[in-house]
Formats: sequence, C-alpha cells, structure tokens
Amino acid sequence: MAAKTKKAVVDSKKQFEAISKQFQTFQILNEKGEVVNEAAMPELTDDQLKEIMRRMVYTRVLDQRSISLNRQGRLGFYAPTAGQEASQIASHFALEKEDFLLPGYRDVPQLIWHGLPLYQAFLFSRGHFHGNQMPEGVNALSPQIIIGAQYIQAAGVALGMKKRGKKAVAVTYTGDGGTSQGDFYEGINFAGAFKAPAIFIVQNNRFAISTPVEVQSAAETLAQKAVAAGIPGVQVDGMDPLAVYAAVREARERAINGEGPTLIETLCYRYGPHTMAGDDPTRYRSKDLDNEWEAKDPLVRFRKFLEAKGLWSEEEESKVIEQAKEDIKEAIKKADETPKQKVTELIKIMHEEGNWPYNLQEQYEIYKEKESK
Ligand SMILES: Cc1ncc(C[n+]2csc(CCOP(=O)(O)OP(=O)(O)O)c2C)c(N)n1
Ligand SMILES: [Mg+2]
Repeated sequence: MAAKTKKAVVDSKKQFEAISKQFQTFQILNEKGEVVNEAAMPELTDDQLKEIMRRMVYTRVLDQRSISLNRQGRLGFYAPTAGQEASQIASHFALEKEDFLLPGYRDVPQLIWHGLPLYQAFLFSRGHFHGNQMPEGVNALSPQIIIGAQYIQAAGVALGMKKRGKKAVAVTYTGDGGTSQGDFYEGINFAGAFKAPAIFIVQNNRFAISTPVEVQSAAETLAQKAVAAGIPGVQVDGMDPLAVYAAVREARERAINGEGPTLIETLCYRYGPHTMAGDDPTRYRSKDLDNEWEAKDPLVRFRKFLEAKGLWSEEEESKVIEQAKEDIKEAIKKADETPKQKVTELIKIMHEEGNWPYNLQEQYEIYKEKESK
C-alpha cells in the first residue's frame, strides 16, 4: 500500500465549492417574467425586444408545422426546437450579419434568421444539396450532423477571421452530449491558445437522445469545462432570452476586442422527441420533469415581460403566427417545385471537374445515361 501523506494533497470539497461559486446560473428575467437583475439588462430598444419575441413565436410555429410536415412525409430529417427558442433566437440576435455561423442539426432557426431562405431549410431536411448552398453573403455552414465537429471548424474559421483582421466572430453550437466529444475540447483549447474570436455555445437540454446529463459527465456544470482551456465560461438560464442575449453580446465584444473565445452553456429543454426518426421521450423522461421545464417556457416569460411594458398583445402574436404559416406554405411549395437533385449534379458540386478519379467518372457516365431517359 502506498504511504499516506499527513495532509490530503487535494481538498476536493474546497475545490468544488470554489468552482460552484464561479459558475452560478446567470439570469435576468425570472420564470414570472420579472427582471431580477436590473444591472445586467442589455441595451435593447423596444423594437428589438419585440423582434426577439416575434422570432421566438415564429420559430415555435415553424417547429409545430415542421413536425406535421414530417409526419405527412413532406419533410425528411427534423430535430424539434420547441423549448430552445431563447437559447437559439436570443443568442443569434446578439450577432451581426458578418459573423460566421456553424450550426448543429437542431440549429436551423438561427440559420434562417442569418439569411438561409426557408425553402432551402426544407430542402436540407429532404437531403437535397441545394439546402446546403448558402446564398451569397450568408456567412454560414450547413447544419453539422457529426457531433462536435463544428467546434473544430469554428476555431479554424475564427482564426482565419483574426488573421484577416475582420471585426467579426465565428459562432457555433452543440449540445450537452457534444461536450463529451474530443472535438469539443480540441476546438475550445485551440481557439483559447490562439485567442481566436469564437463563441462556443452549448445548449444543455439535459439529454443526449436518452442519456441524461448527469450520466454524461461528472462535471457539475458544462460551462466550467472552459477553465481547462483557459477561456471564460458562463452558465446561463437558457429559457431567459435577455440573459442569453447579454451573455453572447458580451462574449462577442470580448472576441472582437482580441480577448479570445468564450464558452456559454444555456440551460434549456427540448419539449419534443430527439428527432422525428422514432424517438419516444416518454421512455426516458418523466412527466414531472417535462412540467418543471415547461413552467420555465421562454415565450410565456417574455410575453409577460413585454405585456407589462405595453409592448405585446394577442393581436400582435396572431399576426406573427399567420405570417409564419403563410411563409411556411409558400416555402414548402417552392421546395416542391425545386427540380429533383440528379446524381450527376451532386458529383459536379462535390468534385472539381477534370480531376475525377476513374471510378467517379464511370459512375458519372452511368448516371448521365440513366438521367437522360
Ligand atoms: C460523432 C457522433 N457520434 C454519435 C452521433 C449520433 N448522435 C446524434 S445526436 C446524438 C446526441 C447528441 O446530444 P446533444 O449533444 O445533447 O444534443 P441534442 O440532440 O440534445 O441537441 C448522438 C449521440 C453523431 N451524430 N455523431
Ligand atoms: Mg442535449
């Protein structure tokens, strides 16, 4: 047996207490829609506050419609977003057009507000390559399916921006499960070492498919993983749009001032299934837990806050709902009218012509022949 020292080398209780103190959940608006942290209130005009609400309502409608369209067989891959509107919409609202977005598969709303036309988002869902072609001026990659990969890419994009002297940031998202990936650690570490202007957002919706966050990691918060990379980390109430906005805006300021990246954990919940591919959340989540989180709903909370300021009404909300439904109808029609993708086109987009290996050339010829019939 190894000899014991007289005093413990590590006082783990003290260590963890110190960490817990540093990573308390940042909140501005409580569940009742009351401001509990006036000093941290972000500077937003009434119009901007309303715009955040509009986008959250619109996104909730888009989620409901996407679920039905998927059930009707009119959409393919879809990862529900209800419950994550504050984390998604308010974080994106803190960005600028020149910022570069690297989303995960659940982050289609941020892409849409960054400029991806809705019909293209539907095409992405259907696996059509046109859904991955960002229009000119939309600084974004298409949603990443490989968990954590976008963290490495974000570090690279951010470093590129820094080298070019751009006053912009690279922003990426993953989930609680994503923070277990090697790519997550490599991305935040690299960006920290090079003081790259990146914002790493972790939407902690408590589950990675069926794995609860308590099983995912022994770390008490995911935000504290930033410490090992030498970068600031903050845990935010991810159902509070004002807190999310303030945290991302501050991280953006730091990044463009040359102070490097930030890791932001947003505590949220996905009300629906993991994706529409057969996941049944009732097998791993209790009704009580669902209720507990639904009581924190970002739309309800923000509606109360805006109504108290005389900035929101039922009519206003109905208008947004109608607009969203109309846009969705039009976008799905446009997606339906988009010519089906051809294998030959896919090959041409993926590989530079004239440089193809012989087997690809062969396949191209076979499909060219097939498609001409
Ligand atoms: C590298 C990799 N491993 C596994 C998967 C399969 N997979 C898809 S989603 C998922 C769970 C991710 O959970 P989380 O990061 O919490 O994000 P959430 O879906 O909750 O938004 C897994 C394991 C994958 N896509 N990529
Ligand atoms: Mg998750």
